[in-house]
Order: sequence, then C-alpha cells, then structure tokens
Amino acid sequence: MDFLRSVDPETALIIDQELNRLETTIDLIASENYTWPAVLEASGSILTNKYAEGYPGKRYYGGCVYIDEVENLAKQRCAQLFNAEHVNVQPHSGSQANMGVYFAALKPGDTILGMDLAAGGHLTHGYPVNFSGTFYTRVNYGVNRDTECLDYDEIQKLAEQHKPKMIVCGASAYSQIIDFKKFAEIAASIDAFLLADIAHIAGPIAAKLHPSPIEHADFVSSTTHKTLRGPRGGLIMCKAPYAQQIDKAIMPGIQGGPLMQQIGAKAVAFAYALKPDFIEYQKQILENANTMAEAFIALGYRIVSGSTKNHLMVIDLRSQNCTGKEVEELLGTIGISANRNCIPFDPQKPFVTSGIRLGTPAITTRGFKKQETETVVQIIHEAIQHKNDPHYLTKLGQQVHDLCAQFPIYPELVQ
Ligand code: DSN
Repeated sequence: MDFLRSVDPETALIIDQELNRLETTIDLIASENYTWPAVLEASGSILTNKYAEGYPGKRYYGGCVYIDEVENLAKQRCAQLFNAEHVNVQPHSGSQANMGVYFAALKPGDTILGMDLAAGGHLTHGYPVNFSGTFYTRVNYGVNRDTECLDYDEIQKLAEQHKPKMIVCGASAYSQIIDFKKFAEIAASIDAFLLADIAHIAGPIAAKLHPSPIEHADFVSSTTHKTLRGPRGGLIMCKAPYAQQIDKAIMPGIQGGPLMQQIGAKAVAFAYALKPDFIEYQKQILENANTMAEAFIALGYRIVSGSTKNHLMVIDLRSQNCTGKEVEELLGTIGISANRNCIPFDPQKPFVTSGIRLGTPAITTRGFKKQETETVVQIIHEAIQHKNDPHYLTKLGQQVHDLCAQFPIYPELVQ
C-alpha cells in the first residue's frame, strides 16, 4: 500500500477504512470470508497486466508462457482437490460460471428446473429478472412446507411434468445436506443435464465433510471466495466429454480475456485447500454453525428446517416480532454484518423478509470457536431484546469491538 498511499491517498484511505471495518466488526454473511494474505498478494500482482484470451497452449496473444503455467497450476490443483475430470478456472464469478454452463448445454428457450430464490436458491437458477429466467424457460422447485427440506418426490414430479433440459441443484440459503445422487437419478430419469452449483458448500465438499456432486453431475459450478476462502471468482468442473463445450462457452462464448491475477490467486487458494489444515478449518466452520444454531434454539428461536448441517442457517424472527430488515439494520448498529433472508413461504416481501441468514466461515477464519460463537449469539439476542434502548446497544457495540480486538484478521496489513 506504500505506492498507493503516495499516489492516490484518497483510494488508499478508503481501503484503510474498509480494513478497519473488517477488523472491528463481526461478519456473519454466509457468503463472505477473509482470504489469505498470500492470495491477496497474487490477486494484486503483475498478472493483471496480461491479455490471455484462449487457453494454455492455445492463446490469441503472445507472451503467455508463464500465464499458461499459472493457469495449468490452478486447473491441476482444483482437479486434485475435487477429483474433477476437467476444470475451467476462467469464470469471473459464480454467475458467469452458471452462464457458461447454460451457454454450453442449452439453447435459448430451453427449460431449467432450479431452486426458487425465495426458498433458498440463487438468482442464476432461473429468477425471472435474471438472464437465467429471461433467456430460458424457468420452472422452480422449493422446499416441503412441513420439513422445509428439499422434497425429492416433488422435484421428480416437476421434472416429469415439465421435462427440463437441465436440472440445477445447489443453494444460497439451505442448511441441510443436498442429495446429489438423488438429483442425478431424477435428471437421468428424464434425460436432463444436471448442474450442481456448490458455490456455498465448496469448502466442506473439498474437505469431504459434505457429499460431493462430482461423480453425479454433468457440470459443477462454484465460486472460490465463500467457504473455499480464496479470491473472488468462479470455476466450472465437468466430465471430460463436455470439456471442449465448456471451454468454448466461457471463451469466446461469454467472456473475453481471463483475469489472470485472479487465476493466480485461485492457484494459491487451491494449494491451501489441499493442506490437511484446511480440513480442520472446515470442521470448525461446521462446528461453529452447529453451536450457533443450538444456542439460538436454546434461546427460543426457530431455525429454518430445524438445524444446520453446513456453514449457515436462516433464523425465523417472527417469534421475536421482528423482520429480517429490522434485525439486519439493528445488528449493523452494533458492528455485526448479516443479511435479511426470506424464510420458506415468507409472509413478508423479499425486501423486508421474516428471516436473517447467518454463516460462520468468516468468524471461523478469524479464530472464533465455541465460546466466542455462543457470545455472538448472546449479543444478537440481547440486541433484539433491547432494540429500543440506545444505551444498551452502545454497550453491546463495545462488546463486539472488544471481541474483534482479540481476534485480528490481517495484523500484517494494519498500520
Ligand atoms: N450473493 C451470494 C450469497 O450471498 O449467497 C450468492 O451469489
């Protein structure tokens, strides 16, 4: 940051302020994390300078010898991590990864059967105003009203009724195990492709703490920055026969020059994820999530679907007479980041919601374990109980600040 501070103090100050925000607040946004300093270094490296349209050994620009090496390294490490037959590490994001898969396998107008955003799915799984719901005919599945879990019989019925060309499984706000084998059987029964979007659960899958879709799905997409703790970005894995189709769909299909600094950073993150420590880290994420859910249940809260088996949960706030929007804003005032989230069959509008989604990847990265996780739940509960008492909220804000001070994230970056 020394160059930046002297050349552009204005931008440097904003980055310093953001670093200070990270250090002094608790991040419970389930899709966020703090990546390793070595990943930051690769992401901010001279790899950003290079145009490298194409793929290793087949580029449309000269001077790609080291670029080829770094992309191959990222691909090899990712393939080893997930046991994948083919990997494309060029998608700029999870949305681009999904767009690439659709572009490779579908024609405009084809039908996608994906999880409803309101039930825990994602914009790119067929939301009406997203490209996925605009270029393709969308049919959504949700969760069972009683169990709030995926209802595979219902998904089978929808598949038979609508004959989608592709079934999309994976979620952004679902706390139970996803049965990829079952999804593959449903897809096979109607001769549809299966895309597993593992953006949220890539970390537990890599650590073998959640079943993998690799042997079951035709295509697997992911981001690299959530539980996987890498740089911001996406990737696609597929069976070997689809390799060319996928590569062509990403470039020249939907993207131009790859972000080589991000690909370099992905290589670094995959190297971390291949170390035994990473398994311990993922176990701790899941343990913290379970601790959090049990602590909320003990305080009388309802967790959507009753429990968590992964890194996140959605809390139904109706018992507290609060909406998701209110609690998101309330937590913001005491230094806790979280996001409002629909509960299944939510009576509130999506901008308001009855739920809040909480995740443990970021707090686990900064070193929180059982005791700190229980303290966080107690702070959230007290904030809700004392939402109209500014003095009490100030006291809780101080408690958040003090807890964060004990668990620095980037001591090497703080001036
Ligand atoms: N926006 C991400 C999330 O918060 O889950 C998904 O892309």
